[in-house]
Amino acid sequence: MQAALRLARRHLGRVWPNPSVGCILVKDGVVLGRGVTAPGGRPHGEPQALAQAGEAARGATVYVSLEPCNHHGKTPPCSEALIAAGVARIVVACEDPDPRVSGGGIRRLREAGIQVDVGLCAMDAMAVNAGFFSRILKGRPGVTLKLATSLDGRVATATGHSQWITGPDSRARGHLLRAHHDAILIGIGTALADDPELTCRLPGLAGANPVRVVLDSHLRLPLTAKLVRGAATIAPTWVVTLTGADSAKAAALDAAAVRVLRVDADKDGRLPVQGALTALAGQGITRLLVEGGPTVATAFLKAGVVDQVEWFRAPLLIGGDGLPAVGHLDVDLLAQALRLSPAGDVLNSHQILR
Ligand code: AOF
Ligand code: ZN
Repeated sequence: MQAALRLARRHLGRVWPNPSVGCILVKDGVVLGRGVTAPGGRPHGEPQALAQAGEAARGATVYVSLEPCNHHGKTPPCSEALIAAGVARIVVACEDPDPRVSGGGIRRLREAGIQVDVGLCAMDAMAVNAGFFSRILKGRPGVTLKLATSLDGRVATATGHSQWITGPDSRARGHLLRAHHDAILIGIGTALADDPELTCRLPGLAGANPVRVVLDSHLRLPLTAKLVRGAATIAPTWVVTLTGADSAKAAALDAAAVRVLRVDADKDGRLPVQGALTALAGQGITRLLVEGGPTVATAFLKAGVVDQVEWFRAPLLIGGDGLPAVGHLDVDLLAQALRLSPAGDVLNSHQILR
């Protein structure tokens, strides 16, 4: 199952709106087939593993990192393919929360006389597809906040000088994070100040570009921005704006292949983080990397929607007049502070405790 999960991890960021599912077929101690949800979300993992095994699948044991689907979606149900192949036993890491599946796949397989065991490495499997679980169960993508700061938590000097605080290794890891997310989000402030490309430029992963999302309440993103000019060719660019934003500008962005998503303002007339996330989940985004400046980071932390923090700290001190990575969180008592715990196998990963 751990091998199936490793397969699944490889395609994170490339299979939305679907989960990344790894599948391994074994008989007599020999691996007969391996499959993982293909980029774009289809075909699913199981039929690919079955195809590799061919006739030898009969009597095999299947390890699959998510409950096999049982619905006629854009592909036939994996449950039927497994039954037709005559496998003897299926080990499932965890149930699929999608209401079209949700236990139905396991039931169908058992009805067909196959032994189905559920729960092996369940926590790991839920962590791998945490973004998909979040989209289905909470109606928002899983959110990773990336911060790159000095040791004293600053992202720029008082004069605004910020390039570069972290070194090439951290920046390479930042690009890997991009490849493993479905979409990357910044605020309009960062878009105007940096005119970034937000692509993955790692050797071997060039082109594994997430959707680029700009939070832009009043559609200030210039048509000349790199994010707009590359929208049709380099990677999709989406802008989340307010319902009432200028429709002529929206049409111009649309003509430049930028997708404009409209969200109702909150009571203060601002673009609500929750609304933006609901809109992104509605488009199928399961894993969102937030890379904006302090305004966006603070808004997401305050909204309580950050699941994971990737904090790159460079060994330099900028001092108290530098720009802090995180703005006011309205914490008066330490009991109100956000608490994090180490997550994963790298030092900079933290999970927000709730
Ligand atoms: C599997 N194996 O590899 C994946 C599954 O739109 P469709 O037809 O592709 O169905 C998408 C749903 O299938 C998705 O929401 C999730 O419930 C399940 N994903 N299932 O058996 C896979 N990726
Ligand atoms: Zn399936």
